[in-house]
Amino acid sequence: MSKRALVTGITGQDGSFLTEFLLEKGYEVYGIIRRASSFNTDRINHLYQDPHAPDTRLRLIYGDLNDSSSLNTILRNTQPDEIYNLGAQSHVRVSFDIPEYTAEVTGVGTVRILEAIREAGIKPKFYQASSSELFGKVVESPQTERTPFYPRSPYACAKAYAYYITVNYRESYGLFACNGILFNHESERRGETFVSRKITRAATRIKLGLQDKLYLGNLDAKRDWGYARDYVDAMWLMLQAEEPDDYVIATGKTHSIREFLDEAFGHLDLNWKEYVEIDPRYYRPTEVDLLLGDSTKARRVLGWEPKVNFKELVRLMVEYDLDLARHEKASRSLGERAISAETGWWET
Ligand code: NAP
Ligand code: G4F
Repeated sequence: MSKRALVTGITGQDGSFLTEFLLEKGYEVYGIIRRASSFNTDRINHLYQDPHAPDTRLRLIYGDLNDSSSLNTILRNTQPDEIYNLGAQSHVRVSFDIPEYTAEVTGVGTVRILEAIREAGIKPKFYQASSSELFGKVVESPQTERTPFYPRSPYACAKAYAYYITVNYRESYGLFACNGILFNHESERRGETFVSRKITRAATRIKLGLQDKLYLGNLDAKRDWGYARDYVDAMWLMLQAEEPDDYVIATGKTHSIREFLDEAFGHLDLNWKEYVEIDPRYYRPTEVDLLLGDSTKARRVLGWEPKVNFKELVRLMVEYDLDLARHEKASRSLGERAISAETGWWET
């Protein structure tokens, strides 16, 4: 019989890659989605062709990490073997604007799921999406599973609660619960307000004349950036290990925002200094200056390693966004031609 997984945050970057991965492994996947005023399932539509087909192995259920009763019902009804808790208000800058909401979803949401597990009387394996943001103002480099936390944002504080409550449920109730302390991971599906995708979207639109400027904040911060597809493998591997434990997942290389700009604009034969302007609105009240992870433990115990390096990551994002920009340009000029045709004026 196929295994059953429940994924929160299925509509996000990681949720979509993880779902692809699990379906390929033969899992039945249940995904929790939130009601929104417009559809937000773009990243998983290709996996969800016919929701009425009897053999469909992906099912979407309405629920919310802020709504215990929905979680209780979902867990009772789905009885999953594995739960991947990826749902979160995941934007660090935004967490300074909505700290209380972030604490509710990103922090307390985790204990709501853990309590729903107890309420349902089941013993699924549990994955918690912990973050390198926990290391914040880092006390040592590189950061390992033993590095003390120093959270620097409401988001990171909420993730700290989620981390410790996951450890606590493992120790108190013998739950197979793991924290994946994942460093930044990006992709062609990354949200467009995170710095990597903001840069690749803008650079490609600038290249095609669709945009003039790119406004950014702190260019000196350094991140250990990997490819999201590689990182979802690690989530699954953690739940297949003999013992539940916590793991750092990272590439072991760090790069500044400037280096990301060099690579992205350079790939398009552009000089970013001609287009980038600083907008202090994107500064954070407290910044995380440097992240650099040491994933020796994951390599040794799980056999995990990243496959895509920094250069390849930036290139694949730029190539994808260049295609998007070409489509945008083509549809704009089609639209312009249609308007011209209506008014009887045709410019070729
Ligand atoms: P993402 O693209 O922002 O996706 C977040 C997901 O959470 C979306 O599906 C979102 O649903 C869902 N969500 C938000 N509020 C919710 C709520 N109240 N109830 C249920 N679901 C809710 O994030 P990601 O990059 O895939 O990251 C996945 C997880 O890993 C997050 O927990 C993030 O904090 C953590 N993480 C990410 C990174 C990284 O570099 N990407 C690194 C470390 C940890 P909507 O589509 O409806 O908004
Ligand atoms: O791309 P970012 O917004 O990612 P950040 O803050 O590192 O958080 C991401 O990674 C975490 C893992 O460490 C996750 F837990 C979290 O959910 C999220 O996925 O910002 C990266 C850096 C920051 O130092 C920021 O100040 O880029 C700097 N930056 C400079 N200009 C900017 C901008 N960030 C954004 N989002 N937008 C800017 O215009």
